Amino acid sequence: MTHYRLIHFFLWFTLFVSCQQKRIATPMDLEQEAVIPKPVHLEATGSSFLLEEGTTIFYDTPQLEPTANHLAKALRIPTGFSLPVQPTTSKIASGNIYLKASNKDSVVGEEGYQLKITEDFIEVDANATVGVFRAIQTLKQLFPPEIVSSQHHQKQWEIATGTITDYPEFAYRGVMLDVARHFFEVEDIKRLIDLISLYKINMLHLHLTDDQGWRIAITSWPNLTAHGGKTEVGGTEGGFYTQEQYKDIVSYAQERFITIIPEIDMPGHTNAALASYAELNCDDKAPELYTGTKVGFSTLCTHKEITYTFIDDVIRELAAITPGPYIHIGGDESHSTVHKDYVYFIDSVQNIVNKHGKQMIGWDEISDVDLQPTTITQFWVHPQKALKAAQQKSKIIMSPAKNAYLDMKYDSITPLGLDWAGYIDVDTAYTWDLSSYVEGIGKEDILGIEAPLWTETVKTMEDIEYMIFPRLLGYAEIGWTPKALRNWKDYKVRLQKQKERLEILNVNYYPSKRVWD
Ligand code: TNX
Repeated sequence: MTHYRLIHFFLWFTLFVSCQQKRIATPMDLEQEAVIPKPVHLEATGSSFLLEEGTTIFYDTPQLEPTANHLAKALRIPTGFSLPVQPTTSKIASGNIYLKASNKDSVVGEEGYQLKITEDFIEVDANATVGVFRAIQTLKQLFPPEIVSSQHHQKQWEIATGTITDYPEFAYRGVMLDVARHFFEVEDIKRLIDLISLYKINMLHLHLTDDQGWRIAITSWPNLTAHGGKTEVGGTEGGFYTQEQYKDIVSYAQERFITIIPEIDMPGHTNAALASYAELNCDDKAPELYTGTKVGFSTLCTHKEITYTFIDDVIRELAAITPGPYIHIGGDESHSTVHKDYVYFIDSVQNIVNKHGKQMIGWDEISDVDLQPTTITQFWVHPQKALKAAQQKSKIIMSPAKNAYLDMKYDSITPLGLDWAGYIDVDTAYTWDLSSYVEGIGKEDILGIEAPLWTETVKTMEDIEYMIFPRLLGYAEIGWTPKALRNWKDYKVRLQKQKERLEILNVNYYPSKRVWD
């Protein structure tokens, strides 16, 4: 063989070997994947990408590093791959994941993203880190269900190729947990944060105080938790979060791009505070702690100066440990407060919240007050009051009890929950729309959706999960996906396929017959 022929042979031989190594991609259809919330635009290209040992996760700006690590950590457990994380180098090599927050795309906005999957690479492109984080949730839903497992699985980790351009319809997509009627430990809150973040929920409202308990330590008023945090509904032991624990929850949520919204409910729903400090009562007598479930019997004394000193201290301390823009002040069901006192009170509290640099949120009853344009109103049961708020240019969070209350029973035999607003099975939770719910309140008035879980009957994390799942997935989609792309039949099929993931995650969901028949 001549020298020339030898080289020739060698070249052909290497090409032959490398072709042998290149895998034949499995045909897969991105259109068939059951993503919730449904993405806005999706185009399938019919092939697949294979995640392997050797896949590297690259990121293009330093602020993406924690999110890149978050993804790597999540994928390493089930796949067993090492998945190193590195800043992007100029050379693009096959088989990798590229995260970019350098997109300047006006369509996808702050939270949106583009996801491009080819046989050779996965590329996430967003304007901000939050968009990359939301994209990762979509990406996880495209992999086999075991991708959410906390154990190693031997699998072909393939995903369908194509492109997704996705962004939310509404900026506010929230869940509320009442930790006052029953107290829940930090670990439970963290699990809840993990679970809701999978569906692109971005707000967690914590109902921190009520008649039955005060759950956040306030240094200047220590008896609020020392006494007022002792019990809960039914008389069992209560509990509270220290400010350190609260900060831990806040930063855990921040890492998952979820804003914590603390609520101090007032002037009603305040028995725990009134029981802890006699001077907050008009008659200077502290009532007993309350462990029942009635509402509307307590009120702060709206005429006393000490009341506003108290509120100023509470809001100041809370604002200092709350990086998010909002503080919720309740304002609901103040049946024991004279109406004109209620108006004076809410108006004063609105000033206090603003003074501490936060935007006030209140339940829909607050619209009897002159609302500042930054104040947000949460519609729950009074359409006329919500309308009155919108007419004052207050933005509205939609939480209609009949469709969005997570504490309503699914049907007559649901062992937990209440039924005053009706039964809410999974279809009832899904088949409604934010912008046409209250006449006169249109899309431009609405900040978004929130599904509240009140916990008079909910005592454990298993109970929380049973009431929240799977209804929450529907609320997440109502908030994210435009109305024109949503319909129950299509959603039901996608929800059916989520079952396996919920089971791998050990979520105690309600197996509704309307979905899994
Ligand atoms: C009404 S919703 C309440 C809560 C109860 C809930 C039970 C709202 C603003 N107030 O105090 O826990 O009903 O469904």
